[in-house]
Amino acid sequence: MTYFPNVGKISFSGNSLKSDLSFRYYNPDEVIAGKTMKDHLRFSVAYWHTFTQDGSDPFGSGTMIRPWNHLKGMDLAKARVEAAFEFFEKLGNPYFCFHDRDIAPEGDTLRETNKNLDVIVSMIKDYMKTSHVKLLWNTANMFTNPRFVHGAASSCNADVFAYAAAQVKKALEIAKELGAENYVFWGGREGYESLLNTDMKFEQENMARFFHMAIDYAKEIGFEGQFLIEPKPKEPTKHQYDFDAATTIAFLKTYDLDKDFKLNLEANHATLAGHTFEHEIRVARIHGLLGSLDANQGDPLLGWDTDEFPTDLYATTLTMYEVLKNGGLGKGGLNFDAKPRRSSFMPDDLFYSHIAGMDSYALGLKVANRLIEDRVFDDFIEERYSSYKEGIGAEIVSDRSSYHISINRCF
Ligand code: XUL
Ligand code: CO
Repeated sequence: MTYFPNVGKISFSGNSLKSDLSFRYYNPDEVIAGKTMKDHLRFSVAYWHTFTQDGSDPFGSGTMIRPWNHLKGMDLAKARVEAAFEFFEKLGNPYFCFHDRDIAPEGDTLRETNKNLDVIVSMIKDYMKTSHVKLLWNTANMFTNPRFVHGAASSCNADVFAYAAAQVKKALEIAKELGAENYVFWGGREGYESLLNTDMKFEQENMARFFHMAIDYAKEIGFEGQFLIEPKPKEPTKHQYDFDAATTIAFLKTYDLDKDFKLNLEANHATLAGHTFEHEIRVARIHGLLGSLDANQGDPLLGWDTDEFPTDLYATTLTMYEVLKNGGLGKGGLNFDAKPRRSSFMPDDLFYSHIAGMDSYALGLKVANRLIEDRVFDDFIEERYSSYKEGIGAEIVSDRSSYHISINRCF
């Protein structure tokens, strides 16, 4: 059975562009600044957008034509795994990511849900043995089920906190089982609708307790992946506690979590927070907390998370500039948290859109590397602050002992 019969292995054809289904810029083996493009970019396919979403929006039902649409329950979940690994083999992405609820349906009880997960996880594990694809990260969906109406770790209901903890416990076991390089928390409903009914401090303390429990459990089972928090300012909550990089870093430092967590930053979340993607990455980078990236883009004219494939070359260039300045993403990668538009409903559109995103980032990497090699920004930034290299400037930035001298000379 093949799910994508019209598509063969996608390869690099450069400017000769033999077919639309090939890469113009992404050449996985090409070496840039001492590393292959594949290792710089560490592309990942998001299971939820690629194999699970149906194209529905708040005003209309699903549009996506998929070869697995006629299936239900566990049969559907199994078909999606088969399709996913065919897709990965053809696209050549080195990583993928998923939420627990993307890969297997919920049962009537947590035990049944976990049994469903076990079946699919062992199927994924088998596929991974013969595939080049690795798990960049997994996460627990603690926002879809109605039980999370008031949040998960920040819920006003202790039973919900406990349920969410059980869900993360299982998700960490899956991360360990599949060798995930990271584990992500995105707190879509960890926020508030009204301050008038909310104990903000208590809710944030509970989130911190929850994260510490996860760290302890990871140690107990020997999971060594990097923990990541993914900031987003709003949607679905009107205010999400992990608003942006700076807010999340303050939270991590306040609750003694900054040694165990880094940030997974998403372009469309940055713009929703009123920042550029490169701003968010810079903030994380200067704090040594840049973990991974959800590579997508928003629509500047819309106020919600459209999760488009990244095609803005200025943005991909400045993103890769920050990544190169960071010395790479470590265990992180570039995960396409992005979906084809509702009107691009054919299965092959999944390939076209990933190719567009991969090529945009490959070109961004090349241009960013040139900007660094040619010291386009470095030289003038150095020049701009040169008054701190000598005289009063050098005294101001030197150690505390000369601080008083400087103060006296300033005033
Ligand atoms: C939602 C979002 C999530 C996270 C994982 O806006 O970005 O898909 O990436 O839960
Ligand atoms: Co995301």
